[in-house]
Amino acid sequence: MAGNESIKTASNYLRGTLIESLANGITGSVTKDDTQLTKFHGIYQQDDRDIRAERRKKKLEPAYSFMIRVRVPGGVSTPQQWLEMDRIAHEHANGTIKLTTRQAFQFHGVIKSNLKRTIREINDSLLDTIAACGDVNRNVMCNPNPFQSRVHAGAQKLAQQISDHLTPRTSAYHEIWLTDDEGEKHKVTKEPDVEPIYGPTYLPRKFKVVVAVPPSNDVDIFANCLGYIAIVEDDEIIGWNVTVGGGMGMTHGDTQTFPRLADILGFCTPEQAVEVAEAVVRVQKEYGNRLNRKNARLKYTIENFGIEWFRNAVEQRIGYPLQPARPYKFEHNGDRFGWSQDHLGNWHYGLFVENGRLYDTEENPALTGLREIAKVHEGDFRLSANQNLVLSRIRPEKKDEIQALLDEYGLDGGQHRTALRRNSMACVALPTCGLSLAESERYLPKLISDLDDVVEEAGLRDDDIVIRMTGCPNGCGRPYLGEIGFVGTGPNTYNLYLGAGFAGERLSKLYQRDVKDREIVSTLRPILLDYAQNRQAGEHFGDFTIRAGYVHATTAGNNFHENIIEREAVLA
Ligand code: SRM
Ligand code: SF4
Repeated sequence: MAGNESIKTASNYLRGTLIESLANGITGSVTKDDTQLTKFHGIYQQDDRDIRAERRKKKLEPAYSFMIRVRVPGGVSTPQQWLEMDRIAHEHANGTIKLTTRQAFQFHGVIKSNLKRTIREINDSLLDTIAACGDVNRNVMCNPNPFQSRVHAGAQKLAQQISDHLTPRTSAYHEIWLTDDEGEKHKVTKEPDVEPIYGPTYLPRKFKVVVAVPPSNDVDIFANCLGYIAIVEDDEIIGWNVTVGGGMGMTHGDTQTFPRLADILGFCTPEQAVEVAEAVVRVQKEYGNRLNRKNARLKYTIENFGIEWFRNAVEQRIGYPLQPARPYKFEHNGDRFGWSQDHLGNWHYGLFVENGRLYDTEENPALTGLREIAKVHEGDFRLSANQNLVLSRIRPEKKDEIQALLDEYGLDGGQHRTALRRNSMACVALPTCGLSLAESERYLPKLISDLDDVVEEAGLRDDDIVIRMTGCPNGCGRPYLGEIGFVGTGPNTYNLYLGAGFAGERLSKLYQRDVKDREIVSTLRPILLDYAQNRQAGEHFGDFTIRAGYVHATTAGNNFHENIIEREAVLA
């Protein structure tokens, strides 16, 4: 049994010794086992890696603080919730808000003594953090774009239903974070917890669900454990194609681990969708690998047992066969920026947020601007899965007022930037992420400024090319679905991947190992120029790099590590 399995088993439904850990004023950390349990409550212990060595020299403990992830099913939050997130970021965290690649809010830099108050205030705003992390179902995603089709409300509803259905039932969350000291004492005598779906050891590993409405695949459905593709007839959702077994994470040098795109399992009706989700979770709970966390995700269960076996296992649990999948077509996995109008006449504004990080500077007071907008906005703030934001459901008579505020605070859809930047995404990485091997969020903007010169030279300013970077191979920015993907291998060093599909339907392939940051522009320049000169009409960059022979196509996760054309890194 993996270490985490023992910790879960002994935790009494995720309690562990968290109450004692929080009360311990001698250290800014919680115990080692509790660091695993806080994840189920949406909290990660971290330390500032920029000053780790310096503190070690001074014999000080690391500068511990906590990251808190706030679940936002489908990414939909209200202006009041936005104002609360903004206040919490300033009062208890580091003054920034991170919009994540799964449509959640993240706060960084919350110290232990502020944790409980922060979680309580998040819950007061009717958002929560339970199951934002941990071996359970995470934030359920949904296309955030109601302008995209009339059926969007039905998709959002399913995302919410699945999120509610798969939320852990343990009262530990309430007990630890939301009750006063009196309540905590009283809790001990209450009824024992029951987890009707998960049981006491929860899932073998994290689990991710998504709902998508074609033609937009802006949620990267195939990177998720379980997905639902809306099948629409006469403006009505008649059912869902169910996808299973996607995931990005892998480990450098370990070919037993690999990113994998989900398979289509079949079609279900709207009434069946939630029970199908439960059945998929139950099969993974029983058959997922609990001995090796590196092979524990649903993608490996399906890879090992086969999709036919998996379909049978799900059908046995739901008690009826799934129907054959219906035709569908995705066209892109990027966001739409600027103004769009929906069928009701309401307006939506897609706002570009570079790498999802929002903060105020003198030249660019982004959070202040959004605060002023939240004070007058009557619709939603929708977080996109590409770390951007949609100001949604703006009545026509309000549009000018919102536009004036966007202008005043320099907020926009990135129209004056290159399409390369608008299609960029980077994970957090340094200094907070304990797993990062290289910079990502702090470096990609600069790299794109350098690449912009090439893009301008090649006449590709307005060409959508999806570029993504992560600080390690875990894949939080879904780099293997970027037409250009960088994955950190060490300080200032990245593996470069090419050849992913523009609609998120094909994984990329390793083009060059261990490229130093200073070599990246010279490595990509000839390929971008070649693309500009020799592409076919409508051909996307990822497709071109395969046709032109830069990389072979990856046709399935299990051949991601094969057919690599080895190239030596060009030393500058
Ligand atoms: Fe992630 C672990 C950040 C989306 C795959 N991820 C982490 C941790 C918590 C590091 C850790 O375990 O100590 C990172 C915290 C960094 C920090 O300082 O904030 C982290 N992941 C993120 C976020 C914030 C990246 C971002 O810049 O937006 C995303 C938060 C999503 C959310 O709101 O729930 C985030 N992570 C993803 C995605 C993308 C997605 O879900 O669409 C993936 C790839 C898809 C997948 O799950 O396969 C992803 N994160 C991982 C993995 C690798 C899992 C695996 O199967 O191997 C880890 C490491 C792990 O679980 O052991 C990880
Ligand atoms: Fe951290 Fe790696 Fe995820 Fe980036 S991809 S946030 S470096 S775990």
